Amino acid sequence: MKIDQITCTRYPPSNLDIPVSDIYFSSIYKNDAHLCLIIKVHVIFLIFGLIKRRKMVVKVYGSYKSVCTLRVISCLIEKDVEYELVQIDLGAGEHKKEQFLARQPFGQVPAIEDGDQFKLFESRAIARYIATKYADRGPDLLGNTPEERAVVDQWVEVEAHNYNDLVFNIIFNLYILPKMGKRGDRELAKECEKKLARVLDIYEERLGATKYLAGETFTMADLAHLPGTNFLITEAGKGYLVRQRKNVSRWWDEITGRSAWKKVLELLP
Ligand SMILES: N[C@@H](CCC(=O)N[C@@H](CS)C(=O)NCC(=O)O)C(=O)O
Repeated sequence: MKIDQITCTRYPPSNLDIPVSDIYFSSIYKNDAHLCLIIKVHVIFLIFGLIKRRKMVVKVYGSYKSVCTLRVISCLIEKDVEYELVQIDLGAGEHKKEQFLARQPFGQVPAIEDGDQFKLFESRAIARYIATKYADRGPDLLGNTPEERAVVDQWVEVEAHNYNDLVFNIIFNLYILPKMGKRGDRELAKECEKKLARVLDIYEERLGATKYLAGETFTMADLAHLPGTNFLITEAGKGYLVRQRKNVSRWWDEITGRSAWKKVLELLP
């Protein structure tokens, strides 16, 4: 009777409008065949649940051609998290269509969907979310103490506000626009390069004191720089900005030598 009571409160599912009473259940459990059937149904539900969980990989809506998407992908690979890329065709303007705007109201990639419910956009917020959720695997990208975390955040903010726009303008005007058959603004690119050189001088000093931007270990601060700097070097031909600076150059070799980043490079079209 005790066993009946424990098991029966869970079955049948409460949304089926069947009166739950000890008499009802104990009569069912008196029959061994019924008990077997119920156990089988439980096992089937369990297996379906496990299959569903396994299939629930993180969906990334974006493009391997996009720096911001690659920031997220880099983090997923560092953390060994399974994902599925849902290709958004930027050339065809898919990111400005209603269906995508429902995921990312500013019409920019990337956006993610994790499980049935959770949706997020903004590449750095997504990367932080992944690093937090999967803190127990892969490298610690966020720091442990409040101080460590604050320093990681500080350099992620530097990347977002002092570095990224300059890099983007150089790539956009010297590579993306010409590739589309349009004239890039070379003057603007030049101006941005001058500003970027000053930012990199600050990096040079910092990286003379610490191995990585936020300290002695690789963190989100370094990861955030990978895709943009890669395009700056490979597509905009600005590798000398890195190579002219001893510490930046050493840092760049260090962070691009990581196996996760090498896997990202293999994904590039
Ligand atoms: N702050 C956003 C920026 C996203 C962003 O600029 N995405 C670019 C690709 S890297 C994009 O969608 N560009 C197309 C557009 O702005 O129309 C993030 O980090 O997710």
